[in-house]
Amino acid sequence: MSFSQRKIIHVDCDCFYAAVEIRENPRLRGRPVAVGGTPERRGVIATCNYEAREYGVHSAMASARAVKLCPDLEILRPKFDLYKEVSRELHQIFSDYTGLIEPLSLDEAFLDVSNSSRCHGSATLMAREIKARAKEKTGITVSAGVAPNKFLAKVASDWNKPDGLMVITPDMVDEFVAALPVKKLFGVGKATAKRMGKLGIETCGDVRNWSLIELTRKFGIFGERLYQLSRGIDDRPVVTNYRRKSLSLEHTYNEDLPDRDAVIAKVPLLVDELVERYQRIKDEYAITKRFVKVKFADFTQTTMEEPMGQSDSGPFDVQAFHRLMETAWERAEKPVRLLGAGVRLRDLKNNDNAQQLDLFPGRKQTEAGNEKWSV
Ligand code: DCP
Ligand code: MG
Repeated sequence: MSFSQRKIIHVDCDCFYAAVEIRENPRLRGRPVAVGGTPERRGVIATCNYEAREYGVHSAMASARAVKLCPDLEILRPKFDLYKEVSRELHQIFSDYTGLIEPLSLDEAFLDVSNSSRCHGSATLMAREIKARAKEKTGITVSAGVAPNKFLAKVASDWNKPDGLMVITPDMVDEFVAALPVKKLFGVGKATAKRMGKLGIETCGDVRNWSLIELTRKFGIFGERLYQLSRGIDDRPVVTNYRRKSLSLEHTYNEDLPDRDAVIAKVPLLVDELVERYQRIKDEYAITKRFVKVKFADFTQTTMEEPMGQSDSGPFDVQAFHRLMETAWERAEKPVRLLGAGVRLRDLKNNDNAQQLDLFPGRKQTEAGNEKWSV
């Protein structure tokens, strides 16, 4: 079967954590609700329901700011075990339609249903059924997108959120993509979108006026991807076996760490926790590099990484993490709100299909693409 004939469904739950919380506590229905850390502890919003979004509250916003925007906002502590349970229930439903499931996070997955005989082979009917069953079984609404590839299926699921269903058939692709704003493209973050805007590129149709060579000259390796995406081409397969590429954790401190000593003092604890987490997966992954992340009080941030050295006492050599953290901090020498530490992994069981599952809490929109996370 050629790639152009594939049928991909992208499923994404609506305001996932918040939806689960509201299901658990119906008194919250209709009120602005968020899940995240408290403002007093300098927490951030993981997500919020659509009522709260009306006030401008969104994921990754400082909770203190969210409360300013929406004084009635109820901020609940996350219950990850519960979200995992709901996620498992959803996957159970997905697996009735195909074995080719690629989870992106707890609430989001690609399904390749090209060879499924359910619903007479109609991906649209399958998506409709999945939505109905998900609602019935878990009590939450999901949005779904159906398209010939992953890129378009993901755009489609986002199109009519919440409780949306959007189908992009192969004959709609050309026209649909031509009008699609470039900022909807996987991998185009704010900075790239701005650069493109300066070049007069707003939509994928505009991208098509540029040759492959010109795009590569302007955007490097990503130019090629732009060339393809702007024509609705995305041959990435749905990958079932999701493997980690890194393991990391981070801490936001209640009060800023004022100086170098305060930063360094936090390193051993971070490394200890990292060791503990690695213990759980050490049979599956080897460590190749270590890295740190420093977010300053003004929200600028920097990361540094290095390969293991010969003289290190091991991958979790505290002195090595000290040095790395210090060097990162010296880039700005400002008070710090958050520190992170992590290791890059080599998959011992499966060297193919390795995909990033970043463990820093929070979703990062990077210029290289959307990375989702898990805890
Ligand atoms: N999440 C998080 N931190 C972020 C983004 C997301 O903790 N910066 C968590 C909370 C979300 C879940 O991941 O409920 C799924 O992320 P989505 O981006 O799919 O967001 P939602 O499902 O909450 O909302 P939407 O209806 O926009 O999909
Ligand atoms: Mg979602």
